[in-house]
Order: sequence, then structure tokens, then C-alpha cells
Amino acid sequence: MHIAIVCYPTHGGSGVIASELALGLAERGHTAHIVSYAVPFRLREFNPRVRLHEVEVATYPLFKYPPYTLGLATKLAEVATEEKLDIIHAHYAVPHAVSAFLAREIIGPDAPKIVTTLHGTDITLVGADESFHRVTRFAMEVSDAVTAVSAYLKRRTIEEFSLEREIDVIYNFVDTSRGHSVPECGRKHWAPEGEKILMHASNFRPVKRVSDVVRVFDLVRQALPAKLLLVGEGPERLFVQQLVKELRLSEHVHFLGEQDNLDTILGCADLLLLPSEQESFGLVALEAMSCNVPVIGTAVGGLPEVVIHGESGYLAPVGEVRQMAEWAVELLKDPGRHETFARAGRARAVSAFDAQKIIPQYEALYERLL
Ligand code: GMT
Repeated sequence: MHIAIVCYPTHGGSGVIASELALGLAERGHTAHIVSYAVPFRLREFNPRVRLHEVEVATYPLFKYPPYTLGLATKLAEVATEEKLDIIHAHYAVPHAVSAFLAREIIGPDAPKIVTTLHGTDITLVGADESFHRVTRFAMEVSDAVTAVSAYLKRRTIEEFSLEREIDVIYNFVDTSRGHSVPECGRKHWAPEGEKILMHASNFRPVKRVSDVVRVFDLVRQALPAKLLLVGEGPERLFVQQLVKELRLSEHVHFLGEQDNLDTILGCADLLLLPSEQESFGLVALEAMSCNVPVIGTAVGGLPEVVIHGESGYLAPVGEVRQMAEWAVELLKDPGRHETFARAGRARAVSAFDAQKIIPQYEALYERLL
């Protein structure tokens, strides 16, 4: 099959899944055509069956906002005709599925089928905004298939949009053959005295509650020596840096910025902290589990479908910093329990979310449509 994958190239779970899906499909003999405005950061290796089609948007003085959706639709129509696309797989309803719909209208009867994958923010934030609600609903209705990355997201979408169409749950995935036995991740560099290492990785948006990460860490450090590694960039970063200073933690907190190969860094961590206010899936939690790292987070959205509370991590109500810190200390002080949690998380990543299990589900969906 020839499949166009439309995604955001920036750091974020949806871009990771789209890139890994393209590589996985290529390994299975298909040709994946990534259509985006830049090369996705996680497109980690060259594969002749993964082709890039960059969307360029012309700017004219008349346009206050460059119309990316139209540029993308034109590019999709062009790629569909030239490459004889079978499927356009849009990651995000708005704007990607809308562009796919326009491309289908431009092409006519021979147009590829449209698969739309919902990743969360399209439903919980963008779609919930009055100005995008109708177009989000429309994009889902005109897609030939819609998938959601968790059962929670499926439920929430149906409620939010009173949607009557079928939505398939296809979970996010991780390549469990990578990352779990990282030989040297620089642990001594970050924690020279053998301190425990806590980690958080996100795009530092308010929804991630990175200040809760710092507050949990502050309480943990009062119980045992530890360091905190913060991976990512985003709007809250300055505020978080300020908080670190106020709590006199600067010496113990390292800001690593955006990192392409998270699994190498996760190999250093004893715990991952993910105290988000909302998370349709929480891909970084799965990546941590795959690397034998237990997760302390919040019982929100699809996270309880990924992390089993009391088995591979602990999930508290949003904002329960003290509770999260207590659980973190409990695990860090008990190597036996930590090991049991690490093994359970890894086993769950392998049995329920491995790329080799999930990618065939997308393949089967494409085949069903064709
Ligand atoms: O969480 C973000 O801000 C980024 C966003 C994205 O586009 O990557 O994440 C969403 O999609 C991920 C991949 O499916 C999920 O793992 C995240 O949980 C989801 N974020 C939210 O629901 C807030």
C-alpha cells in the first residue's frame, strides 16, 4: 500500500507515533509518505520506503495568517495522484483531516481513503473550543475511519460531539526492542554520589503541571538524596526555572531541553513523574515502562489504561503532590518493590503495547477500507 502520514513534525507523542508508524509500515513492505512542514524529529533512520513531502505555504501580503490547511490539501492531492496513494492517515482531526477531505474532493472518485487518528488535544482542547467544534465534528464524520489512542478518548469524543459513527481504539505503541538495556546513559554524570534520579519529559504546557513535578521532587529530596532531570521545552519553562530557584533546588535539577532519543535518557531514571491535568494516553509513560522505569502520575484520561495503579506505578488525583511524593519515596526506598514495579511495567509494555502488535492493527484497518 501507499500511505500518506500527515502529522506535526515537532516534539510530541503524536509526531512520535506518526513517525514510528511510517517506519513500521515501511518495514512491512508498504511505502509511507510523510506529508508535513518539516522532517519529524523522530524519523530516526533512513528508509527508502519512507518518503518526505514538504508542505510549503506561500505568504502574500493579503494573508494575515498563511493558510497551511490549503497548502496541505494541495500537497496531498498532488502526492495522491503522483504516488497513487491508497490511504491518507491524518494524525489530528483539525487541521489534518480537513485538508485530507479537501484533497479527496479535489481528486474525485479515485481519491484515497481517509483514516483520522485522534490524539487527545484535538478533542479536549481544540475541538472543545466553540470556534473549532463544528469543523472537528465534520472532519470526523467525513473520514472513512476514525481511531482513538485510548478507550477514554473514544468515550470522551462520542460524548463531546454526540457522534454516532464508529471509532476504533488503537492504542499507542513503543518499540520494546529498544531502550530497555541502555549500557551507558551517563547516570554518574547526573547523580555523581549515587543519588536516585527522577525524570519528567513534556512540552512544558500548563496541562503538564511541571511545577507539580518540582514540588514532588522537593518533598522526595527531604526524604532521600535525589536529582531531577527535566526534558523538553515549552511555555512554562521560565516559570518552572523560577520555582526551582525559589525552592533552592538549582543544584539538584537539570534542564536538558528537547531530546530526540528519549529512551537513552530514560535508561538513567529511577522514576518518571507525569502529574498532568489531562492525558489522552501519556506516551512518555509507556516509553518509561518499556525502559523499566516505574511511573508516578495522575489518574486522568487514558493514563490508567497504560499505567496500572499499584503494579507498574501509582496514579493520584490531580494536584495531590504530597501523595505522589510519598509513593515516590516508598518505591525509591524499597529496591525489591521498585524492581517488581519496573518488571511489571516492562511486561505490560511488551504484552499490550509493542509496535509489532499495534502496527498490524492499523494495517488491518487500511485493508478493511480498501
Ligand atoms: O500532550 C501534548 O501536549 C502533545 C500531544 C501530541 O500531539 O503529541 O499529546 C497527545 O497525544 C499523545 C500521542 O497520542 C498522547 O500520548 C498524549 O497523552 C496527548 N496529550 C494530551 O492528551 C494532553
